[in-house]
Amino acid sequence: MAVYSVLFFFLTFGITIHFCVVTASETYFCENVKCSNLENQICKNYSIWTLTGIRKSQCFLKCVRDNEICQSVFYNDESMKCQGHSSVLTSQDDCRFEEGTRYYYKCTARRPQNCQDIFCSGQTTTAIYTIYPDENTNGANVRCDMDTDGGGWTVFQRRVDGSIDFYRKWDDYKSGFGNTNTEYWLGLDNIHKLTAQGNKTLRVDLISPGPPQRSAYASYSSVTVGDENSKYILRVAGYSGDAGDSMSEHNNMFFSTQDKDNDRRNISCAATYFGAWWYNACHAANLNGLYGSTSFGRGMNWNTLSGRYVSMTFTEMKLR
Ligand SMILES: [Ca+2]
Repeated sequence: MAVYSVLFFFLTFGITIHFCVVTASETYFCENVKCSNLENQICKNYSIWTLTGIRKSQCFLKCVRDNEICQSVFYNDESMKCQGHSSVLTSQDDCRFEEGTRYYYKCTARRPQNCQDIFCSGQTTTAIYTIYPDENTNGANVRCDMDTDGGGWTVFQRRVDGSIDFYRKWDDYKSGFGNTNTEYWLGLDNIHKLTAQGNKTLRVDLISPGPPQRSAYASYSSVTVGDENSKYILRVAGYSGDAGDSMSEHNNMFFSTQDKDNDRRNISCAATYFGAWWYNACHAANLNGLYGSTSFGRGMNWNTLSGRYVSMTFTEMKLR
């Protein structure tokens, strides 16, 4: 009974992830892997081979090289037991509990597109990693937040200490700038490519200075940023969180910088408020504004949390 309860939990709340195996010359990623789904279960039917005492990467490679025959593997971290299956199992009927076992689908070769890929490759420490947002992109270094709400977040905007100047022009916002270890903007072209991968959630983590200092977040279950021809138009929906919804005012807006006014007001919002954003007329959020500024609208404001005279001391904007 307990086993089925656990199984029901994983079947119900399992999330889709990718898994990779890295050897000297190859990187493999699983497609449509169920992360956590069937975790701690091992399925006996459809087993085509069992090996013990091999590493996880060897287990995966054997399955990959079996091509059509091997459709999924189980790997038990503790006993180092690897089991190949001729089917992707979805029914609990074939499964029983076994400590330390993990379940994955078949792998195909490709590079990590985002931090979710990297998380599911087993690299679960928050750090700087290289991602490849699309097939034609050179690698981009990003900070991967592997701790917040399950991890796997690709951070595209980060401000922590005011060390980087964010009052910059279009080309900088297009290509990105800053230092991934401290403060940076990934760049609109890569942000566009990340959201073009499909089904992305936007999360904004904030610290308002107070007193009392307060951490808050806003999450949007749907987000896309268009390409440069669209002026990087933002589409965002599905708010949840405790910071309040300050992004919906920017839904369907174009990106504007001090040298490109695409906003909906007769002044330049970017030049007036010393930022770069999907300005409307003008803003409820200005997270690329001046670090620490308490002038109206010029700081890193999140209006629904603390108005337009308070500048956040910490921001991270991230996609998963
Ligand atoms: Ca304007």
